[in-house]
Amino acid sequence: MKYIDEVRQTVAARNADQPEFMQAVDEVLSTIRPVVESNDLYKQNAILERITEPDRQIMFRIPWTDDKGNLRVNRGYRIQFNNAIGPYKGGLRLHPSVNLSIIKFLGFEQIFKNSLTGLPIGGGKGGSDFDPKGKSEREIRDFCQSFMTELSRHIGADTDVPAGDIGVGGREIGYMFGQYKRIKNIYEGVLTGKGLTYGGSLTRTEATGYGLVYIVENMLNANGLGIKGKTVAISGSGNVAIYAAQKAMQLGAKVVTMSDSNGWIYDPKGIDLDVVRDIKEVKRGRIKEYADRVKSAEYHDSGRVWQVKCDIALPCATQNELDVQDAKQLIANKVIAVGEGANMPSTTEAINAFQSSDVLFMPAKAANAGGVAVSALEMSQNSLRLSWTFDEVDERLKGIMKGIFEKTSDAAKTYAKPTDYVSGANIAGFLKVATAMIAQGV
Ligand code: NDP
Ligand code: 2IT
Repeated sequence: MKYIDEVRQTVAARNADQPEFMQAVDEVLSTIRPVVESNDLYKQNAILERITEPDRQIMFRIPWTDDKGNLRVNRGYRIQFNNAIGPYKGGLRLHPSVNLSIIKFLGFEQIFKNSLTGLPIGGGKGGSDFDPKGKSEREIRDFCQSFMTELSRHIGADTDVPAGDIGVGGREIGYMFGQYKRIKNIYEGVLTGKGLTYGGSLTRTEATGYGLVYIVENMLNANGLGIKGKTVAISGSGNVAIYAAQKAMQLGAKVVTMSDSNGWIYDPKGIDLDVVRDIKEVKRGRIKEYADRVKSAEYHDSGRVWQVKCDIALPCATQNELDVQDAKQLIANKVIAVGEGANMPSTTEAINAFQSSDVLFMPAKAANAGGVAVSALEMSQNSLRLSWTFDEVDERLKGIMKGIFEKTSDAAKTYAKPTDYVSGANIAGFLKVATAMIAQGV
């Protein structure tokens, strides 16, 4: 049996109860074969065994009190996956679905994504099964403080630097930063996505969505196409979705859909983003309210945004939100490009369908790397004790996304097919980390 297949078997046996993690591992292992099989060093150094097993996984109890005075307990996670090229770096997710499999898939993907940015950051991820929906400000603060009370033992500006993800934005990062400072008495860039008055970077809020649209534009241009005048379907209405929509509109596209976990809106005139931002960023409400406020819009509480005809699809909600049926519908409607804003939003079968129909497909590790890239720029600014302007960070972000596109596309051309960006991103991300691991010994 070949080395890759042996490792795959061992990893599957050891993680039989972790479907999301295995989905992410299978995708990487199935695409890096050309490089792994052309160099014995990977096997001699057990690189695949080591890259698929986290350096450490921390699980802990988070006690907090609700507004009725009841003591509640959630489970917290921080997976420090790989620090070959820099301190562990990756977001924190607060969502009731969070479990070890989900945090491990996210931490594993983060290794390759962070490598692609070209910046010195390793891979990690954390979170909790706490559900922030419907909680009061006080409950959120109490939870965040309790979460950080334990997490603070394991992180640090040169060790592990968490940030936001689903359910964690500026408010939660602020409470966690405050608690870290109280416990440690150190003012350092231990979290990114901080507020602008205490070490946050301009453009971090926008970075993931903007970066997604920048790389999709790079991909379209490289294939003789453009973004101007195109119709875009977006899922989600959180941080990534909102700023992907904003940048797509700024570049002359029309965004016609957005969604949340209850349903989705279709506005054939083009989404009014001020209304969405008021509902989501100010009122923390449901996307349904958009259709109450904007006459041209329809609200649907069943089905998915992918049934709407579009040229470009940007899944920006969560994992496995776009399956093979959705992919077939999009292909039938003549979609030309898909860019993954969320992490692993397309199922394996959906990706295969896009690739075999010649739809340009930019995978999450490359497509949503703009967020963590600007997080790394926030770390640089914190170390330098200065702040760059919005335009300065935005220009760097554009350059980083162009660099990611070029690395991904070059690796695809060398090892797979010119537009196989899935293989390209995995191979380019892997090579840098594996080379560093070999150089550093076991
Ligand atoms: P937010 O919490 O800001 O928004 C998440 C959005 O997705 C909400 O509209 C939410 O709806 C929807 N959603 C979440 N879970 C589900 C679900 N199970 N089913 C249907 N809809 C769901 O998170 P972000 O925008 O930050 O994150 C979105 C995706 O982007 C995630 O996959 C995340 O890992 C990824 N990502 C985020 C980065 C960042 O910088 N924030 C960087 C790179 C990737 P509802 O409000 O109803 O839950
Ligand atoms: O998935 C991701 O890349 C993030 N949630 C952002 C991580 C970060 O450290 O900014």
